[in-house]
Amino acid sequence: MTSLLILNGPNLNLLGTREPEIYGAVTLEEIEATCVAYGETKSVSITFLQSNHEGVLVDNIHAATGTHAGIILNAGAFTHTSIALHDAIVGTQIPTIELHLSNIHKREEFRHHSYIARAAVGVICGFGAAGYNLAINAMVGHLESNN
Ligand code: CA2
Repeated sequence: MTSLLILNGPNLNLLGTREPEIYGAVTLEEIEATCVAYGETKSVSITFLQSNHEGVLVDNIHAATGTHAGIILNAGAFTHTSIALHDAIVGTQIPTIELHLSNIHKREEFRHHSYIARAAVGVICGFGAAGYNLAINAMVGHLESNN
């Protein structure tokens, strides 16, 4: 069965506790359950992880080689700072979709630039928690059209 890694970066463990006007009221655990259930309908298995540490995210991208066919990455604030995450995606060559809950282009200037986008197959942002299922669907379509 095709396996996808959904990787979440810093502070996303706080979802559902604060700033619901930006990020929604759903918790990361609820998003994970929705992704796993949606993955079943698409015959893909989902591994869902969150870390507040850049190096742990890099390690998980490396470890995905040979295990996961695609990565969906909400790198949180590291999106706007991390050349290391860019290099990990390029280095492993695993198709990666950049994902954000909020529309980063509608927000502060410092969120408009992404180091991830250059290395990504595509970017989904602004659809809240629904973006996770959109990204799963997009990745399944991408992998099918490239196999
Ligand atoms: O919109 C997204 O998904 C972001 O990746 C979320 C990051 C932000 O730095 C990016 O620019 C866009 C921040 C996640 C913080 O999540 C919180 C959730 C609840 C309370 C506080 C923070």
